[in-house]
Amino acid sequence: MTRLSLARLPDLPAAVRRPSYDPAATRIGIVHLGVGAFHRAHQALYVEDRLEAGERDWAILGASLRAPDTRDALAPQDGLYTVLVRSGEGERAQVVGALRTLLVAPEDPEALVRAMVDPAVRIVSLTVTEKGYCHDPATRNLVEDHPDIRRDLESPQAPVSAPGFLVEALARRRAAGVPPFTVLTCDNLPANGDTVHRVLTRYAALRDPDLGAFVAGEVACPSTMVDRIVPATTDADRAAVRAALGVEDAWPVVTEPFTQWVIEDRFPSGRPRLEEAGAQLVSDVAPFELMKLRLLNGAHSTLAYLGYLAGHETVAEVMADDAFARLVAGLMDEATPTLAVPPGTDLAGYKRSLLARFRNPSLRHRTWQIAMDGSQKLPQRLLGTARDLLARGAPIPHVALGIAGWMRYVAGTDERGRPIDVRDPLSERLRRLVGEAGLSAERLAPALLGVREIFADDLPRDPRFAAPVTAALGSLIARGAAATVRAAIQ
Ligand code: CS2
Repeated sequence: MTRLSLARLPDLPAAVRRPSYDPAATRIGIVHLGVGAFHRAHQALYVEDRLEAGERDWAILGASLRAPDTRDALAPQDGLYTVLVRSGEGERAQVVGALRTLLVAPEDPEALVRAMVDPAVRIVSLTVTEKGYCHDPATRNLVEDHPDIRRDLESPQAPVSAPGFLVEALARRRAAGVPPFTVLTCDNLPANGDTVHRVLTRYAALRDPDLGAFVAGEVACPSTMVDRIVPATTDADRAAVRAALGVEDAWPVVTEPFTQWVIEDRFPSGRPRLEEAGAQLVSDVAPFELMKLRLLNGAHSTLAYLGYLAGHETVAEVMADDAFARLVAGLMDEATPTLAVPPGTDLAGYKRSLLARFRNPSLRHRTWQIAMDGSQKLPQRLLGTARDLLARGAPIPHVALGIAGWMRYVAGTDERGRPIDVRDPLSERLRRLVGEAGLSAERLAPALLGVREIFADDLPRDPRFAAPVTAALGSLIARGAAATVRAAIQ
């Protein structure tokens, strides 16, 4: 079948939205690291809106830091891809032109660094997942003995890590008298701008103290809150896109109608007028970010672990079981006193909309996908909530059950004894701890609580934390997730 390309745009069915501008007549102004499904269904669409509106200097060069698959799929399509938006009621397709060039960093790191040094590039944005920042989730400090960081410090001109690429490009710009780009992180990290700024400053200082001072003082890293549910694309999605387009798109993305982007407005080198595209440019992202990480992502991870254990494949399936839906509603209520509600937000409405989004039956968002990289996610999704609740003297029953769900999940076998494919940067260590402790809450809970990168020093020592987590894990082991959830909502 014919492949999607610039030449095929005029032949697409009328219902399919497509660029009204000439993608070939744009200029790269943004380099994006980590050009996965989320970026293509989120930031790229805001940029697409601005390209449509005539801001032609902001096209995107997308780079993959690991695999060539996105470039391999999109290069024959002139960078074009489809976003299929699915609600319970129907779907609409849009072909996006914002992604003009694709690079694969490991194939040619120099090409990526050179692209980032181009003075026309004024923003480098990132979606490299939590683990891509090479930081310690508990302290938010750079992991200085991370294998990628050690490698990059040895050969900084040909980096492999995101911090390595950013700092090498910033150093070359500085040497050439080109002002730094703004570093725009779009990952679900706590205080994400500040976190990436700390990581970059420390890495730069390890290269050269002077470079460290430059990054600390001159490089802007605004914080963001990003939100859109974008499950991994399946073959069935590709078939649906083929049916909608009448041509083949090897790399479409499928997402929900909802989208939100809150951005700290600090772009010394300029930015597209993203507010015209629906983004919220604010002076303080923190309340938005806390609300989203603790309510949406905290609930998501809890649904993922407990739902997977109970045998559910997707979030919508878990939500169709009323006990689980009530449990996450309870979790959101439990977390609410720890939030500073963002100005103009109807928190009750926000929580209701999250539950409705989780229920969207037309998205197949796998519990296994969300369960990935728990060690990097728990601190900002559940542990901060627990800390704040304990500081107020409040109990943590729902949060404790979410955390225990993670522990039971990383124990590595499901409730029918089948192995779980646990993906996590700490998976080897977790496997060893699980192997030593066995499936006993009294041994496994303290063993896992001893992982400082996740739980730090304070939580394991606090019996108001350790006791409910251990008890919940005991129930998960003895009775299973479904019965434990039912008991928890009584
Ligand atoms: C999910 C997020 O995979 C996960 O961990 O919780 O990707 C979530 O779908 C997004 O943050 C929604 O904005």
